[in-house]
Amino acid sequence: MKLLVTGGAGFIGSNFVHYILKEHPQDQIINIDSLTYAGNLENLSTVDSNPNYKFVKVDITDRMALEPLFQEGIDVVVNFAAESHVDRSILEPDVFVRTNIMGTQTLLDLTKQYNVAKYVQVSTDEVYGTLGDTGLFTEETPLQPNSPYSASKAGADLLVRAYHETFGLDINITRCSNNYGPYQFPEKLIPLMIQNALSDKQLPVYGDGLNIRDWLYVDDHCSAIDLVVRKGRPGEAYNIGGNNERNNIQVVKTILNELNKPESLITYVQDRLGHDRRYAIDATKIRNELGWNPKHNYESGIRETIRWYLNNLEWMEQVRSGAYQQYYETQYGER
Ligand code: NAD
Ligand code: TDX
Repeated sequence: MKLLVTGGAGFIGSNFVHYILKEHPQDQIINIDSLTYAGNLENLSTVDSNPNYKFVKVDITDRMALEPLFQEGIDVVVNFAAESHVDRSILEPDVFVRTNIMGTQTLLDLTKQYNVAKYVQVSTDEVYGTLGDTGLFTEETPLQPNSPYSASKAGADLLVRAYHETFGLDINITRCSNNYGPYQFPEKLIPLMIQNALSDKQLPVYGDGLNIRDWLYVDDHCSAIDLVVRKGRPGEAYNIGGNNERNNIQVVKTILNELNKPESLITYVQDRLGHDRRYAIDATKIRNELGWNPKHNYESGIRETIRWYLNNLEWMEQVRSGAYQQYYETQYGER
């Protein structure tokens, strides 16, 4: 199988590239990524020389640059590329609309034009909005996104669905809960808190710290997407989550505890605007239909993740300094 993976230099995309090359060594991957601040080819340095892997620096809104890649003939598009950080979407929504909506539409058009057999849109549970104290998101939950980020992801989902209804494209949409694991950009809760705790900096907890997220180890997300790529029923959306609800304070305290740092580092700061209170996923459909089962439990997964960041302090430094960005611009700019 030949996969066109977009956003493969980011957190989940790079884990997915590693996952596929390990689990399906005969598959070929073209990874396209525009290398925004969140894209880092260091995440893929160990697969760079694999003959079944190729990186091309392209923006998913750039139809002209994408076209030759579709002409090569591909079997499936897996679209990870996105602006992914809620706080940034509050400051600067424009780029979220451009990449997340217009980029998706460009990919869908090319999928249609070149008769690509399958298109998988990597979406998020945030499109469903927020939950009260009880209940779970199912695939039938109405879309009620609350942030510019989630609104742009919901807009993309609707376009994907429309290309199925109107043009008969074989599409799937996956909606996963919060991921954690190696290579996550340290603007997100878990790597940010690890980084700050290691440097004895304050840990900024929004609001009362009691917002709940449903955490899933990134490899389990990758295995779910892999199943959808191979077995997903045309036109269907699949929720992905491992029933690991934790409030933010619990997550932060676990990190401090693992790193032997004092809880006095916790600092409550002004709440995020429109901050969703609780996410929780019902993943019955993907479990029953496709036989998906997450392998990692949260307690060991989070410890493994903290150890990974401790063993990769240089990676963290590079990502934060921004120096890598300049370096790879020079390396890959003309490709
Ligand atoms: P990320 O920000 O770490 O990575 C995004 C990648 O997309 C980066 O490599 C970036 O360079 C690339 N990119 C951005 N704009 C681009 C453009 N215009 N053209 C080409 N490439 C571009 O994000 P992530 O956390 O890995 O998320 C990946 C996908 O999974 C996103 O679609 C996100 O909405 C979804 N998702 C994330 C989570 C999570 O917990 N992180 C949960 C559910 C769904
Ligand atoms: O400094 C912080 N302090 C804090 O209290 C940060 C960065 C976050 N938080 C809170 C906000 C959330 O309740 O922690 C929780 C998690 O925040 P993020 O890591 O920003 O993730 P979230 O907003 O839940 O969105 C993530 O999961 C769904 C990803 O960033 C999205 O791309 C994905 O769709």
